[in-house]
Amino acid sequence: MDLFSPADHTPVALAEGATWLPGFALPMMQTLWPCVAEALAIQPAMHMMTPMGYPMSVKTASLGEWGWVGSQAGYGYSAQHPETGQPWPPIPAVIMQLAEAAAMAAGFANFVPDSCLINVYAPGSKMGLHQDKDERDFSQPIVSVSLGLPATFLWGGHRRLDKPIKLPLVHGDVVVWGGASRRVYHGVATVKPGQHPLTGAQRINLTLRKAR
Ligand code: MD6
Ligand code: FE
Repeated sequence: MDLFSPADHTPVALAEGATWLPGFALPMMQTLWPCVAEALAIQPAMHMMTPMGYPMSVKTASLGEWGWVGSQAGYGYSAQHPETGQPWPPIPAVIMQLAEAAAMAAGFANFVPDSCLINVYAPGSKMGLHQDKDERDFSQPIVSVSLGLPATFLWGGHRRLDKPIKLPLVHGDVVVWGGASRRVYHGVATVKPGQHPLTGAQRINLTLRKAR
C-alpha cells in the first residue's frame, strides 16, 4: 500500500503507537537547519560498518550522551566517537524541543532523548528493514525527522516478511513510533537523485531515542 502525504498537515495514524506528522518540523526549520548543518560541519558523518564487515551506504554522525555506532562487533551505543575518542556534542535545544513536542503530539508525554543520530543519505543510499532494539527502555518512543530530499519510508510489521507500507516522507515530516509499534520493522528505500534548496543532493534524517 502507498500512502499520500496530506497537504493540510493532519497527523496520520499508522498503527497503534505510530503516527506520521507531516510538516511538523517546518515551523522551526529556520533554527533547526543551521543547527544540523553546523553539527555536520564540526563532525563529518562517517560510514559505520555492518556486523558483516561492509560499510553502510548511509553516513552517520551523533549528538547527545549516547551515539549510535556500528562495527564488526555489532550495533549499539557508545559515549565516544569511535575514531576521535571524544564525547559527542550535546543535542541543541531546538532538537530537544522538537523531539519532545513531536512525541507529545503522538501521545508520548515527557520524552527526553539522550541520543540523536544524524543519517546522511546521498542518492543511492538506503536502509534495509530492521527493528530498533539496541535501547534499554522500550517504553520510550522513537522520533524520526526527515530533512532535504524526499524518501520512501518503509513501514513494516512485527515480522520481517510483513509487506511494508510506503510513506512518501518529505522535508519537515516527522514519524513517531512507540508503545505497541516500538519494535515494528522499518527501513528507507533507495534515495533518488535530486536537489533540495537547504540540503543539496542529500536526505538527512534525525533519529531521536532514549538509549539508556
Ligand atoms: C532513517 N533510521 O534514517 C531511519 N534505526 O530514516 C533508522 O531507522 C535507524 O539509522 C536504527 C539504527 C540506525 C538507524
Ligand atoms: Fe531504525
